[in-house]
Amino acid sequence: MSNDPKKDLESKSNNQEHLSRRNFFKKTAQYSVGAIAAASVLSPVKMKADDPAIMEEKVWGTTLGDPVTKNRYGIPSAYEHNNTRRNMKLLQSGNWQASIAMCPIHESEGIITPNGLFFNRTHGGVAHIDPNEHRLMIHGLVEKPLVLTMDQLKRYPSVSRIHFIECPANGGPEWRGPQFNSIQFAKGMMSCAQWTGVYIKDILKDLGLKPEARWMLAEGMDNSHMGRTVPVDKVLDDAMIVWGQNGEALRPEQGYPIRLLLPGWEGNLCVKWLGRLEFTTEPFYAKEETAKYTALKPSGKAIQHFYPLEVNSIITSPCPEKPWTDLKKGDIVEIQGLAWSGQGTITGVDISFDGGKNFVEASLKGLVLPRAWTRFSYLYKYEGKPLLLQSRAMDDSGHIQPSIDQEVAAVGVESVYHRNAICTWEVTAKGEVNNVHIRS
Ligand SMILES: Nc1nc2c(c(=O)[nH]1)N[C@H]1C(S)=C(S)[C@@H](COP(=O)(O)O)O[C@H]1N2
Ligand SMILES: [Mo]
Repeated sequence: MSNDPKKDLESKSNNQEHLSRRNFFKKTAQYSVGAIAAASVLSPVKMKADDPAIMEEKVWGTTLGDPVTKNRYGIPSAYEHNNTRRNMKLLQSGNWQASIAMCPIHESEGIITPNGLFFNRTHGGVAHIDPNEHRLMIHGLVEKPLVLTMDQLKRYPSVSRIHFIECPANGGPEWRGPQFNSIQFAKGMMSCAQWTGVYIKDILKDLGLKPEARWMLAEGMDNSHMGRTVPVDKVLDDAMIVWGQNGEALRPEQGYPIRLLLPGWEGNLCVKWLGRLEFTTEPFYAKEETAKYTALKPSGKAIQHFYPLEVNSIITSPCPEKPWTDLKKGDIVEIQGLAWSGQGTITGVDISFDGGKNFVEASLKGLVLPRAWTRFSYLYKYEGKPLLLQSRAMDDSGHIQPSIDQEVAAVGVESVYHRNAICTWEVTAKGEVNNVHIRS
């Protein structure tokens, strides 16, 4: 700094001039392209000094933008129009309303699904409940049965927890072989959010649970009046009634104003539009055939009580929707994916390039939380060769993701639910990505 403020200003504006885009080319022209690329994940790109995307002022830089209040509730950029939930006839049960909208998990960043993209499964369409007319009844084997307004419920001290919700039918159509050349349709029946609500065990401190209570029936107030029974052990462990989803009220699709959340357990048990909890000695499905899912084994016997979702993972980049067709030999590319387990916390993810013969260790990225999506990453030097890409996750309950052979040997191919076998992406020499099954 000199003593002359005018001179300081001049040299400051000179510095800014040096940093301008035009000058960038004058300055960088002397470096060889290879030298820049050596430390970069991009292969050498020849930049043209007359590239209009660099040199020209665009309309957004020369005209006044929207007023700040144009979207009182913000919406994504119009250029992100492809990032949507998707629905398909094959995955439709009954009618158009009672259906499944798959989450674009390949577009997901980090581990939180934006509320507008959260996967959605309903048996009777999305209900739009007036919270002022909604009540939660808690009764059965409790000392003090209770009916709560939403305001009264929210007076309980709240907690916020990040957990995934996955429909146990996620990947279910693919027990016998690949059905969709798409990650969104093959694995999009899940999402992950930060949920805010109250632990049911905290409410039960007030109400007094009777010792003979073994099960809790939860009933939704939507058209399907979906009912599910949950063992009391899970209720007293970490079951929550939630009203918050990623910092705002639950979306109608997720059960506004309240839903049951059973961290890590089958999504169908997380009853939305929750109106009633009843504590009983017997499970509800004794009366109702459809009130739970079972897994049919090759022996003809069915697994009746299996609620937590097993350790699982999927590579989200590359994937059929995000191929490697624009990579060049020698490019460094980040392989990314999501791992999750309803039985604990992810402890590691391995990646195979040869269909499961050899594995290398990926690194876990960002938050690693129990019963939450966990992002994994591996930096790979692209060679333009065909690959059979796999990811294999393990968790702190000691479980490791099985191969298809191992899973089929245990439960056969007649199942619809709980499919957690290792997935394979075939990467062709051109960098296209296909969903394939590897069997021995
Ligand atoms: N009341 C009610 N709760 C429900 C359902 C429903 O149709 N009605 N669908 C269940 C199923 S099968 C799943 S997988 C999850 C889906 O939750 P989401 O739509 O928030 O993703 O909600 C569950 N809770
Ligand atoms: Mo589901």
